[in-house]
Amino acid sequence: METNVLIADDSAVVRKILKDHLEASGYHVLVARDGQEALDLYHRNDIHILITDLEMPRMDGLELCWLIRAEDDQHRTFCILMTADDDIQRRIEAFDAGADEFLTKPIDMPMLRARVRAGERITRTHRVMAEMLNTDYLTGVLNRRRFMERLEQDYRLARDDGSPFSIALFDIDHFKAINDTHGHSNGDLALKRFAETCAAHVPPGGFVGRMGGEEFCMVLPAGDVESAIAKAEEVRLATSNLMVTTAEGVPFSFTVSIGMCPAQGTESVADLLARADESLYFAKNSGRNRTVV
Ligand code: GH3
Ligand code: MG
Ligand code: MG
Ligand code: MG
Ligand code: MG
Repeated sequence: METNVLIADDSAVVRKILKDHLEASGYHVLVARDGQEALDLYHRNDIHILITDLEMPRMDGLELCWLIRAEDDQHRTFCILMTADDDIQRRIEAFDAGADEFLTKPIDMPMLRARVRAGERITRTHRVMAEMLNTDYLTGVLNRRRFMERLEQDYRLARDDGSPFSIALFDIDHFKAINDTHGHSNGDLALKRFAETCAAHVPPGGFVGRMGGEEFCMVLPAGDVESAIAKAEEVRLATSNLMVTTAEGVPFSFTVSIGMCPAQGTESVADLLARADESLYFAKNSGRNRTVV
């Protein structure tokens, strides 16, 4: 995986020297002339390491660090601020603004490379930890903790600007029988294949999480209720067409029941989940392998 380095400096000479130098060391480098341009690039790219000048027009390096740190709650970006040698007070401010390191101008190139390598180690570790914190180990979809966090966030945004928002709760039918017939590890295999099926059908802006056991939830934003139902139905049909082969070479298939809840815009996340769960209960009781809204 390539490491993306963003350099922000209002001096064209500094930008060029640092860029050429880091590119020669194998980094993918983006450059910005001021803090605002850097922030825009940060929003459009996955930046591992930011190296920013202090004094810049439009937005200075302190404000840039401060804004990135406020957004980057999992510390995916390592921030290096460039300061003058004697500027102790500014260095203190830089750390308080969220900078992780500083580099003294004029930049010593071996020191620059060493700082960037140290930053790489730290950002990689943070990213691995964030991955473990956010994803379900077996299936790779969001775990319940992260799913609920995103659900709260995205539903609040949708509610604020009145855009449609639906959730679909999935529960695999007679899953216990799969475990009983084919063994627990083949049950795990079915869970993985089902999660892949969900992920393949998740709409733009949507996401899927494992709520626990053989229960998954998908967020279907933006489109109207009919298109959300159509999406859920796609997952249901794709699941019923899925053929899983056990480690022993025995093929089996399964179905899923779905309870949906299109948001009215007034209820809480807990209400949405409770209503989806009620619909799921009806789907189970009316014969399974169906979607109930
Ligand atoms: P229904 O159609 O009513 O949903 O029936 P069901 O058998 O799917 O539902 P039930 O809740 O009775 O059984 C769920 C089973 O899922 C029980 C549990 O042992 C199994 N299970 C939960 N987590 C895992 C897992 O991570 N791996 C495997 N293989 N099985 C799991
Ligand atoms: Mg400057
Ligand atoms: Mg269940
Ligand atoms: Mg059950
Ligand atoms: Mg079940």
